Parts: sequence; C-alpha cells; structure tokens
Amino acid sequence: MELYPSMMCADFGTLADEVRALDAAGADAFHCDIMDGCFVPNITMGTNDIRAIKAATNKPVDAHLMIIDPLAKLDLFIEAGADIIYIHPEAERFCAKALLAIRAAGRKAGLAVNPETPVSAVEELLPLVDHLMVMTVSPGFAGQAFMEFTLPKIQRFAELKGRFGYKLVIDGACSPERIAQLSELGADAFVLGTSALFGKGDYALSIERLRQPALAYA
Ligand code: S6P
Ligand code: MG
Repeated sequence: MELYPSMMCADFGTLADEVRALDAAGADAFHCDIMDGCFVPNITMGTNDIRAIKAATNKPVDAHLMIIDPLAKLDLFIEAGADIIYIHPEAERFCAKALLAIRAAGRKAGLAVNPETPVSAVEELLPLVDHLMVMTVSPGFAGQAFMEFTLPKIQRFAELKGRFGYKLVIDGACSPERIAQLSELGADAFVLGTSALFGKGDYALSIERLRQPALAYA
C-alpha cells in the first residue's frame, strides 16, 4: 500500500525537518491540501508550501485542489512542481479538459470525489484519471469522523479499477483499523492525518505498523 502524509497536519515551524523525517520514515508521497475558503470553509496551504516540500524530498508531492474552477488555476500548481494534481468534479464545469491538461503537462491526473458524489457522476471520466481519491469526510478539516456510507462507493471504485487502471486513494479519517479494512476492499493508497500519523509518536514506527495490518489491532 502507499501512504501519503497530509502536510496540513505537520508542524509548519519546522516544515523541511518534518518532510525529511517523514521521507526517512517511509512515506510514499506528500499530500498538500489546497483550499480557497469558498469550495470548502477553510484556507490551508498554497504553492509556496508545495515548493518548500519539494525542496526537501525527491518523492512525489501532490496538490489536492479544494478550490472553485481549478482548471483556471492549474498552471500555478504545475509551475510549483506538483507531481499529482487532484481536482474536484463538484468544483469544475470542464473536468475532462482539466484532467487532460494535467496529463498534457506530464503530471498525474487526480479526481477527488466528495462523500455524497455518486460513482455515476464521474464514471465517464475514469479513463482520464490516474488517481481516484474518495473523500470519506467532508473536505475542509482534519480530525473528522469517517463517513460509513462511503463504503459501497469505495467497493465500486475498487471493482472498476481493473478496467481503468487508476490508483484508488482514500482521504479522511484513515485510522489503522480503517486502512486494514479498506486495503482488503481494494484501496491502494491512504492519506495520513491525525487518525494514524500526526500526534501519534514516532513516524517510522507508525508507518511500519500501518504496513502490517495485523499490528493495527495489537
Ligand atoms: C480534508 C483533507 C484531508 C485531511 C486529512 C486529515 O479536507 O482533504 O487531506 O488533511 O484527511 O486526516 P485525518 O486523519 O485527520 O482525518
Ligand atoms: Mg486532502
């Protein structure tokens, strides 16, 4: 499985040290939550944060764009060096155009779907997607409760994976127990926030335990 620390949960006073520690601990990529205060009721990271994180690691850095009209702002995130760029279908009128533009720039095209967005709303887009990310909390904040009703949707996206070849990513309240359950269901990657990594002690130990699901219940 792949594990992506959610950098909005990191200590920004020592950001480069945090990135190096997470990199050494075995993180596969770094997840950056970009919010505009309109699409979601919060404002967090921006392009300079992506640059700072990229300067401290050779691993991929993503941009989870929780912003209205992401297509109009794509160039900013491409220039900042984001390796994976997620757009939300709920925030973009021209999703296909945006996903194609991300791929044309040589980056991985990500689609992040809100908990209440059905599979049928994005099915036509799946051939254009490299990373399909299911939100299991309403986007905007860390530390929320997992929304159980998203489970059948995760299962459906796992079934469709073979046909389209995307990576299935889960974002929101990914606890060790959830990660064990959802990797069984077919999820490939998890965003790690306060439920499994930050504020839980040694990063390397936490990541090592997450990779051995049997230990999640120990
Ligand atoms: C939420 C954001 C996420 C959070 C992450 C926090 O809008 O997209 O990436 O940072 O889910 O994780 P947790 O374990 O605190 O819910
Ligand atoms: Mg996120």
